Amino acid sequence: MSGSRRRFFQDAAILGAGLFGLRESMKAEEPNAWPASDERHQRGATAGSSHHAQRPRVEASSPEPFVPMITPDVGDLPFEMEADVKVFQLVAEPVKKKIAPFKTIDAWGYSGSCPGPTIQVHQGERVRVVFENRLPESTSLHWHGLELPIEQDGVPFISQKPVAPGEKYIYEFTVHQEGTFFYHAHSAMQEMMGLVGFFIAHPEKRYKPHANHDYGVVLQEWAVLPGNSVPNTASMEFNWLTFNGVSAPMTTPLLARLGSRVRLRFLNLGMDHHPIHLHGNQFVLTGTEGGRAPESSWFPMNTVLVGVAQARVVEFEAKYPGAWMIHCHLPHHMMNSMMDLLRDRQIQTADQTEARAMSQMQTLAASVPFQHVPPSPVAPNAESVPGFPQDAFMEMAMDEVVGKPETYGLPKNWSAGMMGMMTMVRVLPDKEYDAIMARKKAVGAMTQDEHRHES
Ligand SMILES: [Cu+2]
Repeated sequence: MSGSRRRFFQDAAILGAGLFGLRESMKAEEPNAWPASDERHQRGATAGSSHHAQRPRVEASSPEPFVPMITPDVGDLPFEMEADVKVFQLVAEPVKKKIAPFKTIDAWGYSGSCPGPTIQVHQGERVRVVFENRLPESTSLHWHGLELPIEQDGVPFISQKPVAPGEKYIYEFTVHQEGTFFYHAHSAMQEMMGLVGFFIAHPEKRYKPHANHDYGVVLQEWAVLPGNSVPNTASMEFNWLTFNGVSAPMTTPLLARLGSRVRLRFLNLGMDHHPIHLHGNQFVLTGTEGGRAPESSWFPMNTVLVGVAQARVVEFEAKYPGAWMIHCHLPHHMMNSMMDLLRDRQIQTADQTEARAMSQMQTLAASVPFQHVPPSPVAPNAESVPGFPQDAFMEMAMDEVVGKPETYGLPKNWSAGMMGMMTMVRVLPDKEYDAIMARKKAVGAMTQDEHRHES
């Protein structure tokens, strides 16, 4: 794959900015991309979650024992209280998932989302999940890390009968733990289709020190061959790497107010382990999929290995203003496959003057839904240097296409530096933080207005 990808970029070298143009039709389509996820945040907020976390100062003075976790690009599963029981409705179903502006895959997910929406509860709460299977095959729900009666464990044939297509199944249990857990199908190939989501149990007594921001990130990988939309779950080689179901630069930056304490929770349910690195700051590992770790065990680090089936929780003081990258450090996880731009074709020639290559590249230029940025400069003798090109020509900025309030104020062409499993923490002074929050609010109001017009 990397060979053909390299050839692709070699060929891309011959293309100037003129060949790549932002297609108006795509431009018109794009605004739907982020209001949809923002709307899910709104619903989460209705369910008593994300609102407070966006205003840490207000939250800090409130008696609430926890800051709700925000799962950017995913959102929360709403709930209703029935007496003392927190009741969730969760549906397993096929989901069309846009993982990049030009790439939509046929994943499986929960309640219209892949990864599934985050479930947030409090330690000690009674939880009921009314689960419905709208998949074409049987499934079940496993509660990863939770200590539950065996009949709630969600393993087909062992602790329950598989939930058949069209059937409902009710899980009900009391959560006596606190920490970062998850739910997933207990069938390996189904997991690889995207059937996973966060299950957060907030502590009865707030953690010390108290975090002002709390963000969750689900790490996933996909093998989607050119011209295909269905992930190949039998593959061991992955060409699409996502945070919360999207590849950078489509990932929504995490916002933090300068001087606040930030908690980041990572969950991995793929085939690879991911070393997640944060730039410019040191963090401490404060918890795993087993719950909170004692403070005496914390030590400074800036890269945390998130193994398969693990959760890792880190915290840091946001002391330094800036857009600080967070990314998997495996080199091939810092890329997106570009083959799909060619649909079922891969450019196989490295000859930059060959007529067939030229025509393929022109087809590509006409089909890409983003503005291509002229490659950064290369040396005049580049062609004579063995190994060239490596990263030259890989920059493909699409600032406009992936723009949203959280990206406001980033330097021009910022998106050219982001690919694969990558996002950023934007540590912002009060004025800038509040300005982006105001934009988020305006967009939320706009989205609601659009929905009113539609209905
Ligand atoms: Cu990785």
